[in-house]
Formats: sequence, structure tokens, C-alpha cells
Amino acid sequence: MKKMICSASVMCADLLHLEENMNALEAGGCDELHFDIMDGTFVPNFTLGVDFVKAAVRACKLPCSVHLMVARPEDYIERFIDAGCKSVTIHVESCIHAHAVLMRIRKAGASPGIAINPATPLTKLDYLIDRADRVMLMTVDPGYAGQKILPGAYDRVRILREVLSYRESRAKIEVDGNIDVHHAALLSKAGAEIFVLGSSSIFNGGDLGEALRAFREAVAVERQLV
Ligand code: S6P
Ligand code: MG
Repeated sequence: MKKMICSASVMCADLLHLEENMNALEAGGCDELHFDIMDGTFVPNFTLGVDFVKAAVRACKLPCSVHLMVARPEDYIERFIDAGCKSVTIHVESCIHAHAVLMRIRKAGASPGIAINPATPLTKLDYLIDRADRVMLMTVDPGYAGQKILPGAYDRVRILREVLSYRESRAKIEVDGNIDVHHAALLSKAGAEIFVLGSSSIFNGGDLGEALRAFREAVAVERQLV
């Protein structure tokens, strides 16, 4: 089994103790931080913004990735990259010229990602895959933490894995939404490599470093059973 890439969802952190949370994640071997940016238009919720991300980047050594759930993401990518983000993911549904914007993200010095909602046909990705380092399959409708995984998620990962290998793409599949131990085991078997960890897995009030280590171990065990 390849090492899971764990991306901790900052919107699920204790925002009043964010620095402690980030230190614990770093100590626990977290691979990156995941910042959900919501504008109340593309999704029916508001979350974090550029200044928040900038402050977190200053306080933490982990690479920061942003998941832009906003209308017209192309208007904001350079600001997040200037804030220190190493990876910027845009939605195929919110960006008319997604191909050009992915290239702009790379040119600006960050790693481009493309995200897709649960009900959007995967064929929308066909001509974008070559420009992305990661494809983020939403396993819930975007907007909120604490939702239930949608059953189509497993097939979508399987199909996308096939498409990526047919196209000889090295893009990684990321899954976002209700990634608990059981779902992570099934999704990693289907071909997912990056896992967004939120309230379903590690943010449950205890020590985050411990929670992350326990999560990795539990997924390794669960993979033998599913
Ligand atoms: C949801 C967002 C996610 C959440 C994550 C929360 O729109 O994109 O990144 O932060 O899904 O995790 P959980 O385990 O509560 O679903
Ligand atoms: Mg997200």
C-alpha cells in the first residue's frame, strides 16, 4: 500500500487554538493543511479567506493547499499563492476557462488541482487532467463538514483511476468529505491517494497528532478487511 497523503481540513480545527492544532498535526506526521474557501455563492456557506491563510502559513511549516469553492476562482488564485499556498484547487463547475486557469496556477509557482462535484460527469475532466497534479473528487456536496458520503464516490474513484492510467497521467486522486477509517480504506483500494481529514476522522476533541497516527494505523488494518 502506498503511503496515504493526509490533508487536514482547517475548517474543522479549533480556531481559537489554531497554532496548537497545527503544531500537533505537524508532530503527528500530517502531510499538508487543507483550507476550504467558501464564498456563499458557489456554495451556501462562508469560511476562510486570504488573510487567514496568510497567518496560518506564517505559523506553520506544513505545506498549505486551498480548495476554492468560490465563483470566479480565477480572480483570486494569485492572492492565495502570494499568501504562501503551495497548491491551489479550482472547481470545474465554477471556472469557464479551467484549462487556462490551471496553467496560470502552475506559472504562478503553485501546484494546480481540479475539483469536481458528486453529480458532475467525470468526462468534464478529460481535457483538464493533463494540466493538474491532483483531481479532487468531492464525496459529499461541497459547503459543509459533517455530511454523509455519497454512494457514487467509490465508482467515481475507480473510473477516474482507469481514466488517469489510460491517459498516462500522474495526477493524484484526492477525496474530500466524510473520510472516516472505513471510507478511507475503500477509497484507497479504489485508487485514492490524498485524503482530506475533518470531523469524521481526526478532529474530535483529542490530541490531533495521536488521532492522525491512530487513523493511519486503523486504515491499514481496515484495508485488509474491506
Ligand atoms: C466540504 C469541504 C471539506 C470539509 C471536510 C470536512 O465542503 O470541502 O473539505 O472540510 O469534508 O470533513 P468531514 O469529515 O466533516 O466531512
Ligand atoms: Mg475541502
